[in-house]
Amino acid sequence: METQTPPSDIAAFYQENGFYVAKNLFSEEECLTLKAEAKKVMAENANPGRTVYVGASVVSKTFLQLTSDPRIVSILKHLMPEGIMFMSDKIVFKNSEKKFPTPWHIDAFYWRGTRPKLSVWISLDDVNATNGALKVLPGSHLKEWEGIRADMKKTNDEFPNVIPDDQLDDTKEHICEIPMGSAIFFSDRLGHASCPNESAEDRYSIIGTYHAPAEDEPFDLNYPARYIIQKA
Ligand SMILES: O=C(O)CCC(=O)C(=O)O
Repeated sequence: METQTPPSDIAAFYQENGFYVAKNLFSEEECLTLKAEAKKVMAENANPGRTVYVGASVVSKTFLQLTSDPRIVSILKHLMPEGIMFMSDKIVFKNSEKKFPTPWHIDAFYWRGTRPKLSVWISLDDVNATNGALKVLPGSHLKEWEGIRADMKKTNDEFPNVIPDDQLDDTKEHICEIPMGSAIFFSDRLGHASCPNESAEDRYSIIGTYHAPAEDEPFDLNYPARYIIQKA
C-alpha cells in the first residue's frame, strides 16, 4: 500500500484510511536522545516488568516539548480542523524478553464515551515485521468495533481490551515498516496492533494523544500535562 501523499492530500488520505504516515520527521540523533530519555523515564517511573508507561510528558520536559514539536503540529493542523489539544502520551517498548505482539485493538476502548482522539506513534528505531512494527487495518476506523477482555497472560497484563478474532480481517493489514523518526498519525477508531519483536534488539516508541480543545471531561482530569496547542 502506498502511504506517501502530497501535503494537499494528507487530510483526504487520513479520512479514507484512518491513518497517515510521515517518514523521517526526526533525525537519528534526535531519536537516540529520545530513546535514552524513554529508558530513563521507564527506569525511574515504571513498575518493574512493564513495557508501557503512561504520562511521559508529566515527568519529562523533553517529552512535553515533543508534544508540540512544529513537525508534528504542522501535520495535526491538516487532520484536526477543530483545533488541537494535547491529552497524554506513553512510552511503549518491546525487547528480547518482552517480544509479545501488541494485540489488535482500537484506542477508543481505553476511553469509551469521550470525544474522538488521534494518536501519533513515533518510532525511535527502524521498525519492520520482525522487530515490532505497528500494523493497521486501513479504513477500519469507519467500522463499529466491539471490544472483549483480553487474555492478559498473552499481553504482559498491559492490554486489557482487544478486538475478537472473528471481527478481524487480517488479510487487509498493512505493516508500517518505517525508519526511526517517522510518525504514524491514526484515529482512535482504527484497528491496530504490533508485530512481535523477534529480534535481539529493543524497539521503542513514544505515542502522543490529541483531541479537540474543549471543557475538561471527567476523564481528562487523569492527565495533568494536558494543554491546548491551537484553538480552531
Ligand atoms: O507500540 C506498540 O506496540 C503499540 C502500542 C499501542 O497500540 C497502544 O499502547 O495502544
